[in-house]
Amino acid sequence: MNKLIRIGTLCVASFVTTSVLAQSPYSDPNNKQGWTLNKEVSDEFNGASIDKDKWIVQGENDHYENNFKGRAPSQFVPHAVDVKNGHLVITTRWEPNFKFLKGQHKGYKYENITTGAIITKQKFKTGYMEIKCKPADAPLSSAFWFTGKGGELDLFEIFGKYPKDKHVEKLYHTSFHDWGKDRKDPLYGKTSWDNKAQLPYRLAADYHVYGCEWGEDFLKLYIDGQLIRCVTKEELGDKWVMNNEQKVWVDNEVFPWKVNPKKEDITEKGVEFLVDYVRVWQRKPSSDVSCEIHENVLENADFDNGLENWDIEGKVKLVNAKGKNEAGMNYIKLGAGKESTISRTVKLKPNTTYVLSASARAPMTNMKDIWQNGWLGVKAFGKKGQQPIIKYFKNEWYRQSIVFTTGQFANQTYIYFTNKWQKKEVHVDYFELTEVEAAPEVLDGK
Ligand SMILES: [Ca+2]
Ligand SMILES: [Ca+2]
Repeated sequence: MNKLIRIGTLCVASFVTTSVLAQSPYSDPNNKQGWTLNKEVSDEFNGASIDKDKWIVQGENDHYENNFKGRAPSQFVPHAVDVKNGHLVITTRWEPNFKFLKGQHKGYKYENITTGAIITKQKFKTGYMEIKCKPADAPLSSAFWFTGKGGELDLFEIFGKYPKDKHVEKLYHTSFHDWGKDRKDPLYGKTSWDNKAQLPYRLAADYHVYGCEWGEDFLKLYIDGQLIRCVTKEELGDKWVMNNEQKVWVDNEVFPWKVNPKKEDITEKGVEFLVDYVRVWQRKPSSDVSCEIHENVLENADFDNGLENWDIEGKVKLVNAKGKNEAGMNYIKLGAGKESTISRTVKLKPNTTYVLSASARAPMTNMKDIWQNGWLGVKAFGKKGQQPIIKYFKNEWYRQSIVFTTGQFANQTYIYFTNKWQKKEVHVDYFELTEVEAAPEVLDGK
């Protein structure tokens, strides 16, 4: 008797949990912020086929939204889009006998690869956007993105496989593109801002929940309900592009100049981008729109106090930019010809997720055939075998991040920036190490 009652209670409890989750963002499961699901641009993909009242399927009836026919050599085709087992399935196939469109896209002709895209018919402005998905485990990009007048937000473009640099397979890459400029402007459509966060796992290996809150004047990025970055419109200035209504896009694209997939990578059967759901919530604009992230735990992270708090090895020099540099007063130069590293040991909490970031540049990279590298890394945080690093190669300052979780007995870690694998000149500045708040849990019975 007792046992039966308990089983009955369990069933009710799990039903409640499921329904709460379906109505609230993963990052706010008890819906403290008063979110309302916008059903016009959300889908559980639980039907028998794609809901054509809601979605435009790229290429159907020869219609291509924004005249985008696919990133050649791949072409968007309606038969790449399906709904089954409660999931949207976008399949990219090696299909050389398909009758491809004539013409070219960015110097490549359409051939061999068919792929798919869906776009919402309706637009929305500001809200919390979330997708639960497993990107295609192949050398192409599975993407969840938004575009409207003047701007584009790519919440992610994930390369399931990237043989040239396996770290890219762990990269949660978010970017803004500026379509508000004049067409003749070289910056038209280019990335105006981006966030590169390397996670501790290959993203195509499993399902994860990717989310972002697009506020009037801020953007917050989440992974599995955890806030890993927040930027404000004020901080970004004219790099901010999210001023107008947007449509939701879900697609697979190939980027042949980054990685050009072959028959054996794609196969005739195809590779699948699996999407459990797309949800967009909205709420009345809140006055509480600050970026409430934890403080940087690193003192003298910008080197205004010289090398105080830092350990150095090899040719490490403090450079005074005399205010002429976007890096502020001082930055660090690791000299060519010698293994050089700047590092420190930092106290932190066990069983806690952190984001480590730094801005860096490789001044002699020419962005054509000379690529010089620096690496940001973290190790000894109580997780056996984990020593994540992220590579820098551009000749202008940019920021990248590593997300890591400390082990249960960890109380410190070692962070560093180095040129040691190449011994070329690289510059670094603005280290940041911030604690990530644990994902909120659903309160039982509420
Ligand atoms: Ca579903
Ligand atoms: Ca500085």
